[in-house]
Amino acid sequence: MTIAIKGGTVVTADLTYRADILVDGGTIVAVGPDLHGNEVIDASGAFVMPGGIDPHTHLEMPFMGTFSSDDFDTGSAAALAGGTTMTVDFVLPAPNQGLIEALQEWHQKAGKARTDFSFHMAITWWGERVFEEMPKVVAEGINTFKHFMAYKGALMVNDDEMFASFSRCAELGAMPLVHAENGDVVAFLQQKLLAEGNNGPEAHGYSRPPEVEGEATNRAIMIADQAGVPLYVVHVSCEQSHEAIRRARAKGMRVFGEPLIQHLVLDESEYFNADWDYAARRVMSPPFRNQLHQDSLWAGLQSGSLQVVATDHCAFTTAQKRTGLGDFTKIPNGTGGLEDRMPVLWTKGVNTGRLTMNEFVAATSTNIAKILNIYPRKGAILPGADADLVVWDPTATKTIKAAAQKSAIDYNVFEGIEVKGLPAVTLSRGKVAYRDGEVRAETGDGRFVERPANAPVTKALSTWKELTAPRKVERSGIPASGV
Ligand code: DUC
Ligand code: ZN
Ligand code: ZN
Ligand code: ZN
Repeated sequence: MTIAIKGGTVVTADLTYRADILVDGGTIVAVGPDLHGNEVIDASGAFVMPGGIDPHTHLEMPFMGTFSSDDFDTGSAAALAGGTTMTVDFVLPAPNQGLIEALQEWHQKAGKARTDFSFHMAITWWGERVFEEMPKVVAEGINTFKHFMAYKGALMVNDDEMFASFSRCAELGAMPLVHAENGDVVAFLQQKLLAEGNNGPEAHGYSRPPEVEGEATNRAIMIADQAGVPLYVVHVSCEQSHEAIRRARAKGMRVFGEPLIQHLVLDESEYFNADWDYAARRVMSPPFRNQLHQDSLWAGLQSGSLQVVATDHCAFTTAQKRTGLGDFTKIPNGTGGLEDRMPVLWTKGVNTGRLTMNEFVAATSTNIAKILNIYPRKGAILPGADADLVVWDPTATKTIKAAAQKSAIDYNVFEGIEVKGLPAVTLSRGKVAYRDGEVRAETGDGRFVERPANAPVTKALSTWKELTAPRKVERSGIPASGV
């Protein structure tokens, strides 16, 4: 069964041109004028783009005494409704749990996925067993390892552990990811704020100022440089962190930065809403910032110093958020965004002239596929690529409303935002997975996408190490003491 997507304008990370696309058996087989298939999707007036990839989600994640409320079923339905055809979630081993055992648990959860998916492996503790299992994880098709520099006493790893793990990544051709916030400083500020009687959601922002993020980003970059490995910084929310990434890149280091759609469009004023629930629903880490930081993130996407836009989709209901009544440190951290990432980025980015359509495709799909080493199977409109496509109607409008969303939670942080530009049809490996408001892909249709390792990293300036290696000095004698 072939499908011809006819009459549309193909938009990729590089090119915009009129062409039909022919799909057969899950892959793209031809792109060009006047193609015919058994079935036709009329794309006239629409843009046809690679399906979105969200490199950062937490579906059914055990966290802060509960589980995030979107699982792989509702999360992937939300993804498809928003034009996203692949998600990358984080495997979080429990303390002392083996990596492969944890991976099997995540494969179980992801059995419900309607979209294709992949995983990052989190290094939540360090020891010989973790060291020994890292190559096995890579052999299982996972080439990225995540490190939390925050969440002291829970997920946080220390600098020595990070350096050891980053070095192991370098040997394996894998890439470390970091949640960059100084967890020691955050823990100190949280206790100080509580002691001073600041227990509401607005204190969340004060406990995680941009400096804790900038410091941790710098530290992770320097550790990655010493380990000789590239680095991917998740949820870059502020100028301080962006600045560190810019500087590293200018020096020739391979450092990537990922802003979230939430940080691009929502600001810190959200935490000062008089309604506790309203403010608590927006508690995530890092917190929302002010407009100067937002402008910095947009500039990064424009100049290329930041490459991708994600969601960190980690959805908690209002009832779950209320565990933090009277103590903001107990509000489960996280917000949703899977359904809204692409329409909101299009509306606030493309429609305003901040991003070109090609930059939009790069940030939502192609750059992610390249960085995560699945390009051009994903993120491309080329013969041989998976037919993960979105037929995008730039004239379609809606007002975002929780009542109409696919996510399982009872609110939406983008509530009331008017978007213009929405998916009309989303295809996942050649099948219509979403059309006219209805998710058609079924639970379990998603497949695991293996992401092979890169070549093990050796620094371009390999003599630098020799130049800076500690030198032993031969001495003929040691001076007598007391001289
Ligand atoms: N930040 C969140 O807001 N939620 C999940 C984990 C994280 O780092
Ligand atoms: Zn014809
Ligand atoms: Zn994080
Ligand atoms: Zn996250």
